Amino acid sequence: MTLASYANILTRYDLIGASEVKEIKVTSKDTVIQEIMQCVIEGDTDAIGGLVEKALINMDPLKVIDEGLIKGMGEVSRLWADGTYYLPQVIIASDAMLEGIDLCEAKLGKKMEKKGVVVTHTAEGDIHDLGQKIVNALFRANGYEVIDLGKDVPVDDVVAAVKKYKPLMVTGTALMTTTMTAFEKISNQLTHAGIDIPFVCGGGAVSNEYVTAYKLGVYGKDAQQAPKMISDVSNGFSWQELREKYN
Ligand code: B12
Repeated sequence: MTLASYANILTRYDLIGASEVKEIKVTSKDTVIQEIMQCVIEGDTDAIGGLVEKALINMDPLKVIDEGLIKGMGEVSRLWADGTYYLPQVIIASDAMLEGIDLCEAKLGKKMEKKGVVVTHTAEGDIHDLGQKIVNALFRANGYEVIDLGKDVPVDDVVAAVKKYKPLMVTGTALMTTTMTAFEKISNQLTHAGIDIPFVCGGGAVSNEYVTAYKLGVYGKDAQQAPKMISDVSNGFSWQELREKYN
C-alpha cells in the first residue's frame, strides 16, 4: 500500500489531542515580564535568555523570578491540571524557567555576603525538583548559602548533611504521596540526634495537616515564604514559633 500523503509523517502523536491554549490566566502590565511568562508557558528556550537579560538591565532579578518565571510556571501547572498540557510541554516549560533562573542567580549571587547556611533537598524517591530549585534561587538571592542535596535524596544523607553543615534550617520538597513519608523519618532521626532546627516542607503532595503532625515540621505553602522564614530563624525563631506564624 502506498502512502497518499507525507504531510503527517513527523506528527508528534503524543501531542495530538492537546488543545490549543485558549486563555492565559496570568498577565503583567510590564511588557518584558509578560513576554517572559509567555516564553515559560510556551517553553521557548530560544527566546527566554535574551528576554531575561533584557529585563535584568533595569529590573531587580528577584522581581524577574517572582513575577515572570514563577508565575509562568504556575500557569503551566494549571494548564497541566486542566488537561490542556501534556508532559512534554511541561518539561520544555520547566527548561525555559530554569534557564531564566540561572541568569537571575548569576546576576544576584556574587555581590552578597552570606548570612547563613540552609540545606535543601527533594524527597527520597522523588525527582520533582522544580519547587526546590525555585526555593534555592530565592535563598541565594537573599544572601544565604545553599547546600543543595538535589533530588531523590536518601533520608540518611539529609540527616548526615544537617550534622555536617549545621544549617539554620533544612527544607524538603515532595510532589508524591508515596515520597512525602520520608519527611517524618528525617524528623525522627534529627530529633533522636538532639537536633532542634526547623524542617520546612513543601511541594504539591504535602499539606499543613501532614507536616505539622511531626516534630520540627513547618509547612511551606509557597516558595516565596522560604526567605522570610529563614530570616525569622536568623532572628531567633524556633520551629514552634515559625509554625505558629506561618501555619
Ligand atoms: C513537572 C512534572 C513532572 C516532571 C518533573 C520535572 C522536574 N524536574 O521536577 C516529570 C515529567 C519528570 C515528572 C515525572 C513523574 N511524575 Co510528575 N508531575 C509534574 C507536574 C505536571 C508539575 C509539578 C511541578 O513541577 N509543579 C511546579 C512546582 C514549582 O511546584 P511545587 O514543586 O509544588 O513547588 C511550589 C510549592 O509547592 C512550594 N514549595 C515546594 N517546595 C518547597 C519548599 C519550601 C521550603 C517552601 C517554603 C515551599 C516549597 O513552592 C512552589 C511554588 O512557589 C505535576 C502535576 C501538577 N499539576 O502539579 C505532576 C505530578 C506531581 N507527577 C506525578 C507523577 C505520578 C509522576 C511520575 C510517577 C509519572 C510516571 N508514571 O512516571 C513521575 C515521577 C517519577 C519520580 N520518581 O519522581 C503526580 C504525583 C501524584 C501523587 N500525588 O503522588 C502528579 C501530581 C501528576 C498527577 N496528577 O498524577 N513529573
